[in-house]
Amino acid sequence: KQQTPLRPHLHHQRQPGVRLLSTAAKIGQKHPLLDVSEEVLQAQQDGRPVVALESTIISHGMPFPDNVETALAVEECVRHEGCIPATIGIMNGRIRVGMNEDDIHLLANAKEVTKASRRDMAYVLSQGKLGATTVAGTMIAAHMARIPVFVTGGLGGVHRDGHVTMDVSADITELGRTPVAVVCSGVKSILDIGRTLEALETQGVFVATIGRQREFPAFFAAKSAHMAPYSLPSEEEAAKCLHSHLSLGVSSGLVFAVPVPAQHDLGKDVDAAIEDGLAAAKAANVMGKEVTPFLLQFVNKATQGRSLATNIELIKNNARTGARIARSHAALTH
Ligand code: PSU
Ligand code: MN
Repeated sequence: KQQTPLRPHLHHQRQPGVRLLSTAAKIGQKHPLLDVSEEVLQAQQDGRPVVALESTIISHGMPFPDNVETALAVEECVRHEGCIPATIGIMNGRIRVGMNEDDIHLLANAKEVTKASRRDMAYVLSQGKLGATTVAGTMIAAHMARIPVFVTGGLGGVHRDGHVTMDVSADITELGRTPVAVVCSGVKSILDIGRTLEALETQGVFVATIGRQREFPAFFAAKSAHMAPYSLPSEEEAAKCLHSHLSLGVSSGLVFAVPVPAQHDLGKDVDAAIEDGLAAAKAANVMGKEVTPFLLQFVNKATQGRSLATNIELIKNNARTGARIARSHAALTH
């Protein structure tokens, strides 16, 4: 006698491939809070690779006009590698995936832009405010829009003394629950890099450097004295790993760490500025979501723009690497 499953929808969900498809159909471009650009939709329909980009870096990570110029230059790097960029932010009550040049200018210049991480998104959306998504916020949006590769400069992490203050970026827990690959230059030494790697391990996040070096990068510096658990020799290998990870169906994300190119490596030159910045933040009683933007601004000023120049170069380099990963990944899945 033929057996009919009692709850056919649940039965369905047990097959990972089917679940991925039906989830995508439900929450993809048709989600009422998602506003995906025509160009991104078209690329996805054609099976061409898309790369997600964050916007907190534009509103809170860099001064004007470097922020606009960098955001546009990074998009250009992605295009140059044959991918479509999707810069993500929140405006008019919806998450925009694939912001245009006007949107980017708006976010870069507006007086009031909310730094939007997981906990902030519903508020920004319901209030119709302008929001710049952090790594965590951008991961959520990228996942909703079915974009598996996301490029940024640096990840948030465990702040120094974070084991006491409990200031641990929501980026870390997001990486534990959202299956998106984040291509970045590790975390800045404004953070506790060792504890950040421990926290990522606890969250079940796959972490690997791309290239010959296994030492985890420290954003402005190529080296941090902390080892990444893995290193992958090429973008192709990273794409294969991403493909296996997504096929597994686990909820956690991945970090692909790309050291800053040697000619822009600041080594220990920023360490003093960071120490001063941490002391200044403490003295000014800076707390919560203000800490990271405060430190970034302080270090930029204290190094007379040297750190900013390096910041810009490393993001462009990450964009090229991330786009090559996205391209290889698309070739594996289409
Ligand atoms: N690291 C950088 N530049 C940045 C950020 C991090 O080198 O602009 C931004 C990212 O958007 C990241 C956020 O997600 O800061 C982390 O903030 P917090 O530490 O408050 O979670
Ligand atoms: Mn924090």
